[in-house]
Order: sequence, then C-alpha cells, then structure tokens
Amino acid sequence: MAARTDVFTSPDYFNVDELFTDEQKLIRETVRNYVKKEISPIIEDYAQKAEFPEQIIKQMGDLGCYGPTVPTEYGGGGLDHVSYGLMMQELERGDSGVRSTASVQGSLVMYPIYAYGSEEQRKKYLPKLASGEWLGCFGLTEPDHGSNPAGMLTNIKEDGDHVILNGSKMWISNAPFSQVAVVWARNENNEIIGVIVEKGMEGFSTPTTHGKWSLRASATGELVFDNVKVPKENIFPNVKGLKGPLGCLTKARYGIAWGTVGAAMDCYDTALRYSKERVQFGRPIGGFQLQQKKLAEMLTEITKAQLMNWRLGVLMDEGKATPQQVSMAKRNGCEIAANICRDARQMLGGMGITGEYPVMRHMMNLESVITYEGTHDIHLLITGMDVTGLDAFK
Ligand code: TGC
Ligand code: FAD
Repeated sequence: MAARTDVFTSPDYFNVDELFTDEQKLIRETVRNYVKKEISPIIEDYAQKAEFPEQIIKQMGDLGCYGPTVPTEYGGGGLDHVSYGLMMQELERGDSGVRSTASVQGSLVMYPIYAYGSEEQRKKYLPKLASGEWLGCFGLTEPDHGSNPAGMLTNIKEDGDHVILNGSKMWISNAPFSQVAVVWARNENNEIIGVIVEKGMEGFSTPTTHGKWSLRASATGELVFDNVKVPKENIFPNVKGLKGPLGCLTKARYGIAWGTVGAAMDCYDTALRYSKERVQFGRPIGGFQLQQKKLAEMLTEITKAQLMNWRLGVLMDEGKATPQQVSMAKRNGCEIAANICRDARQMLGGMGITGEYPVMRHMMNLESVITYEGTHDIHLLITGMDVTGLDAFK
C-alpha cells in the first residue's frame, strides 16, 4: 500500500488553544509532527498486515511519550496532565494502537513502579522504560475475570527469598514485545498485590493473540505463569488491594479520554475535506444538508469533549479530579469518537471502507478502546453509583 500523506488540520471551533500554555502547545506540535512523519505514512500497512511497528518503541521514548507526569529524576517528563493528555490525543490521532503502547508503558507500568515501588525498583526500571530501551505490559484481566478483576485467580505463594507465581492473564497489550510485566495476583492472605515479572524467568511465556479485527497494529498477548520463581524484591511494597491496579487505570483512562478525541478529530477532518472534494449530482456532497448535519454534529461533540478534557486535566493537576470524573470522560470520548468515525465512514461512501483513508481503521480500533480499561457499561455504572450512592454492579 502506498504511503499516505498526512494533511491533518486540527479543528478548534471554540479557540480551546487559548487555554493551553506555550509549552503545552509546543509539546502537542512536536508529537503531531512525529505522527505526521513517522506514523501516518506507515500505520495503515502495519494494520493491514496485523503487525506491530516495533520501531515506535524507541521513537516514542526519544520523544518523551512515556511517563510524561513521572518526575525527571527517574527519566519521566515531569510534565502536567494537560501536556500528557495532548500527547495521547496526538498519538491516537495517528492510531489507537500507538497510543495504547504509550498508555500502557507510561500509566500502567511506569506509574505503578513510581507510585507503589521501592526506590531500588524505581531506579532499576524507570529510566530504561522511559527511554524505550525496555517495553512493559500490565496484567490484570484473566480469562474468567475481565470487568470483575476482584475475582482473579492468579496467585503468589511464599518460597524463601522468592515467591512462586501461577495463573494466566489474557488480552495484554504489548505482551509479546515486553521485557517487563506488572502483574496483579492474589497472595496467601487473599490480598491483591503487584509484582514485576521479567522476560526470561523460567515458566513465564507470552503467547501472541491472533485474529483481531481491531487494534491490528498493536501487539496483544497472554501472560502464562507456570511456577514462575520471582525474587521477593520484585513485589511492590507500597500497595495492597484492588485500589493498586485501579489507581493505575485512572491514570490511563484519563489519557484515553484525550486520545479518543484525537481519533475523532482525524475522522472529522478527513470527512470535511472529502465532502468539499467529492462531487455528486453536479455539486460537492458537503453542500447537501444531510452531510452538513453530520459535520456540524461531529464538530459540536469534538468541541464539548475538548473542553471536558481540558477541565479534567486542570482538576488532575490540582489533585481534585475523582476517578468517577475520569470514567465519565473516558466513556464520553469513546462514545463521541465511535459515532464520529462511523458517520465519517459513511460520508466517504465506498472509499470509506478502504485503507486510502484512516477512518475505517479508527472505527475498528475504537471497538477495543470502548471495551478495554473498563467497558462502556462499566463506566456508566460507575457514574450511576456516584450519583445515586447505590452499587448496581453486583
Ligand atoms: P471497589 O470495591 O469499588 O474498589 C476497590 C478499591 O479500589 C478503589 N477504587 C479505585 N481507586 C483508584 N482508582 C479507581 N478508578 C478506583 N475504583 C475503585 C476503591 O476505593 C476501593 O478502595 P479500598 O481502599 O476501599 O479498598 O471494587 P469492585 O470490585 O466493586 O470493582 C469496581 C469496578 C467494577 C468499577 C472495577 O472492578 C472496574 O473498574 N472494573 C473494570 C476492569 C478494568 O477496567 N480492567 C482494565 C484492565 S487493564 C486494560 O484494559 C488495559 S488496556 C491498555 C491499553 O492498551 O491502552
Ligand atoms: P466481560 O467482563 O466478560 O464483559 C462482557 C460484557 O458484559 C460487557 O459488555 C460488559 O460491559 C458487561 N458486563 C460485565 N459486568 C457487568 C455488570 N456488572 N453489569 C452490566 N454489564 C456488565 N487487560 C489488561 O489487564 N491489560 C491490558 O493490557 C489489556 N489490553 C487489552 C487490549 C485489547 C485489544 C482488548 C480487547 C482488551 C484488553 N484488556 C487488557 C482487557 C480489557 O480490559 C477487558 O476486555 C475488559 O475489561 C472487559 O473484560 P471482558 O472482555 O472479560 O468482558
């Protein structure tokens, strides 16, 4: 497939740009230029072949996309949450799978090592993960425990200086290419704890998941633990219970709220351009009211989501954001992006199903994004519980 030239122009109907600092705008432009140069020309080909573009691991490390809010002394970016959000927006504008790679590395691997790890763990792992020398993955979901991770069966037993890990995780992003896995398991006191497992430990394997119609340029796999002997010093000393993994998810879900808007912006921009160029019945299709309705509604939803994300970022930096607000923003981003991508695909007619344009790829990717890091329904129930005080999960 011929490399695509990326001519993206960002919609900003309410001058949201004026809410960003010069540094935030510079960071966004840097990542946007990277996506235009290194991602857009190659990503369709990798998605069609269902291959992971391995070169992006190091490229995104060089760019500072991993752990943007982790302090610089550990190799992180030491940045604010709006900057982190803008990075995820730009990466997912390229492809949800590319954003996934960075989300997992930064929010689900580096963040827990920083927040729950010992000083030795921070020093050993964070700089290598920040630079992209190592890739990491996050194992929470199991074959029989997805939305309900509290039921997990993967277990850890004491054995002298070591612990013995048994069980399995599935649907794990980055797994086949990872040197490091942050794994959540149940100990002998029935507590959920986190442990760092390294590639090459005996009994640890990461088989690849094949046959996905979504997130095809992201590597997904299982984590299988067959009596894996892990040094005790690899256990996180500073967290116990489900709040450990859920705390990481809050950080990653926040990035997804921004990322999905990136995918929506790409589809809107593509559809707008196409509507002015494509002529039917002697005039550009953008002149027909039905097409204008789609474009106007897309832009309205993008604008609302941009403002929600910016406000959430400010609340995150002030330490006031709640996990429930993050759930609402993640759910909203997925909802509007999935609808916008579907409408954009229709506006492109037959061309919309081809790899000539990015919309079908975004649309398919969003089926994963709407499912992982808590499904659409789970996030709705989180809001429902927050406003009523009544738990509808169980
Ligand atoms: P519940 O009793 O509500 O909570 C247990 C403890 O956790 C605390 N907590 C949170 N803390 C931080 N952030 C959050 N978002 C939190 N939500 C809850 C809570 O306060 C409590 O603390 P404590 O001190 O009282 O113990 O737990 P529950 O078992 O009733 O579950 C609630 C539910 C269903 C909302 C939760 O299990 C859930 O969110 N399920 C969805 C599972 C999920 O999101 N899995 C994601 C797997 S990772 C992934 O998909 C990565 S994709 C990566 C990519 O490619 O980008
Ligand atoms: P289930 O929990 O079985 O849910 C099935 C359906 O039932 C859903 O519609 C759900 O909303 C609904 N449902 C469940 N419970 C309730 C309820 N109480 N009330 C109403 N409806 C309910 N996990 C990781 O740990 N690490 C990763 O890196 C990772 N990457 C992923 C990458 C991809 C491409 C995908 C697809 C998934 C990934 N996941 C990862 C797993 C993901 O988080 C789970 O798929 C997700 O949490 C849902 O779990 P499940 O698939 O088991 O669905």
